Amino acid sequence: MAYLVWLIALSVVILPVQAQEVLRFKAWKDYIDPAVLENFQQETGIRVDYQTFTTAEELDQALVRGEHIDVLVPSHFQLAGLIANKRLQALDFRQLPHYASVDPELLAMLAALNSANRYVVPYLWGTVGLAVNPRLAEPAFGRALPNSWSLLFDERDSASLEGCGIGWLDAPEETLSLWLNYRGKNLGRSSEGQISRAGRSLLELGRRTRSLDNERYIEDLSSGRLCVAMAWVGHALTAAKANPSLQFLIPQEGALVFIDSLAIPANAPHPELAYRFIDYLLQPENSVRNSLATQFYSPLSSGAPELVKLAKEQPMLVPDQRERRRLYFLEKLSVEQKQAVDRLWQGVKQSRTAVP
Ligand code: N2P
Repeated sequence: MAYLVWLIALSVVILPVQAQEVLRFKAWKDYIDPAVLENFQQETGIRVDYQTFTTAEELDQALVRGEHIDVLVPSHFQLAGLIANKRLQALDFRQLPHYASVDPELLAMLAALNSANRYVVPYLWGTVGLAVNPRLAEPAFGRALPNSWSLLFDERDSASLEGCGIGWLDAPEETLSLWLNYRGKNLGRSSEGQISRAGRSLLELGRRTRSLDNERYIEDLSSGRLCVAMAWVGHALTAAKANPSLQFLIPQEGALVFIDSLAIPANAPHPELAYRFIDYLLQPENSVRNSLATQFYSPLSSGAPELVKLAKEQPMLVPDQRERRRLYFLEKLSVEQKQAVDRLWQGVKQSRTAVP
């Protein structure tokens, strides 16, 4: 009897420690409000192991290595491949009561990508536009700056800005798409041959960049080391908070939209924890907090009271219909197109570092 009492007492001491469950969350760097993460842990007792990446490629590689992840955040253009390779679980939406608050327009965009809406839930979305510092760029340019991708993609324009610092993202699909769109073409409809030919002029332009990265450029924009850069909206707005002379532009040729989503890998060790976490992130107040912390857009439907309030307080964080019409959705690529893009991108990176 004494033994039994002792055993029970012992288990009371030990069990809570053993019961601490760990959820592995793999997402873009700085892609959640730390307070949201903390609150989830407090409320559920589930510890979140937040692992980060800064390029889409890094996530692909982690999956190829077979890393065990419970919730991951791919970009929409990665989804067709992930689904075809059976790397994601189809979601059971009954376990996501807050799914109802997600914007149907975003869901329709995902549905058009191999029915990706059955596998993912939008998490944050945004645009790829131009971050410009006119105080530095205008004197270098010698006249008013056009609201155009020509600043990066035209021979003459980029030559005049080279000295004050041009930045590109290390994002092959997005850069190629914008570059072809600027030239009146469409990446999704380009053959491998067309992609590699287009790449030749891209190599030249790429050599003029002072930065080709997805992280340090935020600081480089606010410190003035860059005067114009291709930028993800949240990064540009974050940099502009530190340096108010920075502007984020949607160029006249249009800008690109991406949707980053929450997904549960097929080999996730803890799908039940994953559902709890995903639903927590979908709660409107948490979604708004994540939008405020990252400066990317919340996927709530436009009618959601939390989003209406956010639009009043922070209009930059809620693009209206008129702005949304100037955006285009990054095309999905076939395996062959993706390979051509990746080859080209290796070339761009190599030619930047090669001694001229
Ligand atoms: C990094 C966010 C980058 C999103 N914080 C690009 N899809």
